[in-house]
Amino acid sequence: MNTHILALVFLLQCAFTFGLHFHPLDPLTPQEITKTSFIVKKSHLGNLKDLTFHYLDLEEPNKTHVLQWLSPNPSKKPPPPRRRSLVVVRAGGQTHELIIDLTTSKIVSSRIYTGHGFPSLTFIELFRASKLPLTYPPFKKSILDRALNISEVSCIPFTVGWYGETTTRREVKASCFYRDGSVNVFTRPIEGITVTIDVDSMQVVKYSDRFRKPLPDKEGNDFRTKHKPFPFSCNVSDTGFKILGNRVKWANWKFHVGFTARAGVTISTASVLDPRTKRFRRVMYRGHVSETFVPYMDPTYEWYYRTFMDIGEFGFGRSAVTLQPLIDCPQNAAFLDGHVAGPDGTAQSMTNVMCVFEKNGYGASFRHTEINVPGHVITSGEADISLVVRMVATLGNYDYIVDWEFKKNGAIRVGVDLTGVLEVKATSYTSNDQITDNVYGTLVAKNTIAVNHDHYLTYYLDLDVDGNGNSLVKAKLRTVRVTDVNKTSSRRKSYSTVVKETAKTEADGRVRLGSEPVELLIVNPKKKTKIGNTVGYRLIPEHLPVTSLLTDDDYPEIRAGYTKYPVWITAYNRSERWAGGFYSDRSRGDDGLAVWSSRNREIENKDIVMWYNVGFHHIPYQEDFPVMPTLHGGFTLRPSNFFDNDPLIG
Ligand SMILES: *[C@@H]1O[C@H](CO)[C@@H](O)[C@H](O)[C@H]1NC(C)=O
Ligand SMILES: *[C@@H]1O[C@H](CO)[C@@H](O)[C@H](O)[C@H]1NC(C)=O
Ligand SMILES: *[C@@H]1O[C@H](CO)[C@@H](O)[C@H](O)[C@H]1NC(C)=O
Ligand SMILES: *[C@@H]1O[C@H](CO)[C@@H](O)[C@H](O)[C@H]1NC(C)=O
Ligand SMILES: *[C@@H]1O[C@H](CO)[C@@H](O)[C@H](O)[C@H]1NC(C)=O
Ligand SMILES: [Cu+2]
Repeated sequence: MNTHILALVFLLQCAFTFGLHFHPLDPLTPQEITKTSFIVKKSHLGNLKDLTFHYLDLEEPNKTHVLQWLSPNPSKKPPPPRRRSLVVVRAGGQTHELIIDLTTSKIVSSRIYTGHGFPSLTFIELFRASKLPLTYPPFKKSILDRALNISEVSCIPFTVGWYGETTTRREVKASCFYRDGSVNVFTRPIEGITVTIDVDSMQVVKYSDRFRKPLPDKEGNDFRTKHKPFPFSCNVSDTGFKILGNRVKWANWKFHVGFTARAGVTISTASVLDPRTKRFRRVMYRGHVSETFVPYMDPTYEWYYRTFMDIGEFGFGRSAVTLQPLIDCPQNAAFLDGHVAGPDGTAQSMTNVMCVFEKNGYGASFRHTEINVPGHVITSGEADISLVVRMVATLGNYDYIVDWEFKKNGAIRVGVDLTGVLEVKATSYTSNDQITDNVYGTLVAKNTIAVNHDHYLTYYLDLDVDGNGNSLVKAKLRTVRVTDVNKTSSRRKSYSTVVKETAKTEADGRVRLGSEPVELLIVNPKKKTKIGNTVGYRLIPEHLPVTSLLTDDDYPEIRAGYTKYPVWITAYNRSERWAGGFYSDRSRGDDGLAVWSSRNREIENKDIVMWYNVGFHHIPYQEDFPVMPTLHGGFTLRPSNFFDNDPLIG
């Protein structure tokens, strides 16, 4: 058989086994999830107590292999990478990691994880923990003593972080709220009570009721709109995009959309069409939110532990919500489902958790009017239409709207909108002029303090600008004094110029932005434009960088040290994807981006990954109550000497 026929046979095999539009980074199908959990349940682990599935996703395939398989040259096409799943289960009080080969139905590896930290909590665990206080006698007494009706109490389990304990258990602390007929649960905390729950034994292990505060009013806390929403006015009538399986094609872009329980939306193998060569050129192998970190700034007993790492502790995909047509996504949107494994290993479908739509920016993507051609006024331009992939993750009180926007100019704009309900604490203050002590936040309503906090969304951006070998270039702007006035006949005393530095190692790849003018570029040092510039993409942050203000010796900071810099560049490593470490629940900072970067690997002309922190110091304001209008953050990756000219002109 010659190689062409061999390739054809493999192609047909793939079409047969996986469907015509198969892509090696496709998320596990419901069948594959079921098959995986079946194999695990049939193994020795099946006999252990309390077998629970905490993670069940595609094992990250070998990148070289994926790229070879996707290569347009059919004679070079190897068979597709093996479909393997990576599973983390808890059984018999231990954490087990397994890799299952879905072709051979074999367990390829199985080990007990003995390091620090735990896998994410399952929804059943969170649900059970939320019910536990309601039957716990001391809690019932506390509620009775406050003359409250326990049927109107909702408890919500929070992850607890790590504060130097030498041994840790899987624990949550429940905070309880008094609905009393209102739906905005988070605005009515029953302050002073903390219920510590051991999640493995599902028992209350510590209880404290230290003080009482008045309950904030329920009047004025409703987050439901009282008027009809404004009629939808976007009018992009025909959809210009195609979705084939998980592959999306639109205008000059093609990419793959995935969905996992941990990250939510993942964008893979994004390539942009070069108008000159009519070929697709690689831009990004993989992009997704890697971790979120939300430390609250109230150090008191009831609040100090609230330093959430939502992706690792709960999961963004698992917290994704069904999108509402005409509110979350416009009328021209296509909706996509996700599939995740439940705690028992069964496949669960999540309906309409992603949408794809053309967005009208209601502006020009470029324009020009030329009046200097005698006898003519020449005007050109094009409407700014882009393609958006969106999901919304609701983590308890907060909602994150996550957008990946592809633009015809070759840019990828990544955005996040924060909205939802603030985490508040009850106080006896009803007016700001009564406050004399530090309340760690803003009085946003009577008896209601919205506590100061930060948000960091850490993006994993495996850029492959026109190939794998990439470098970070810092284009620094420097002031130069004009000294040779006579020679240049200049009357200027100064100008600015660009000085480029190429980062050599990961230490150079940790970049603090904001202290000096600099543009960060990811370039392919081996690729030049026709006229000889090095091809690249540059990072354009939308806001001043926000980095953590916690001290280096503070426990939350030890766990989330990667929030000290807005930008990190690391050497690609298949297993380094989760900035806060894989086991972030109760982690101790010994895995994760900061640790990997400290190896100081070489990053010049290497396969590299950019990590970008979209951060917010959230000082609450009164308008953030009872529900917060969206607050936007994000960044753009924009072609910079990547094309030979403006790709909008072609
Ligand atoms: C990945 O696959 C390529 C070729 O398909 C192979 O050369 C390489 O050794 C593999 N890498 C790993 C880490 O398995
Ligand atoms: C407590 O709340 C429940 C449910 O809302 C209600 O049915 C019940 O009548 C209330 N009990 C009292 C004593 O008000
Ligand atoms: C949208 O455009 C179509 C076709 O141009 C038009 O018929 C329709 O009235 C428009 N709808 C709105 C809401 O503007
Ligand atoms: C420039 O030329 C002027 C007169 O031609 C002379 O006085 C002056 O010293 C020169 N300046 C420098 C910096 O060479
Ligand atoms: C890849 O990452 C893992 C986890 O950080 C590490 O154990 C391993 O040594 C790394 N491999 C290389 C080649 O750097
Ligand atoms: Cu906030």
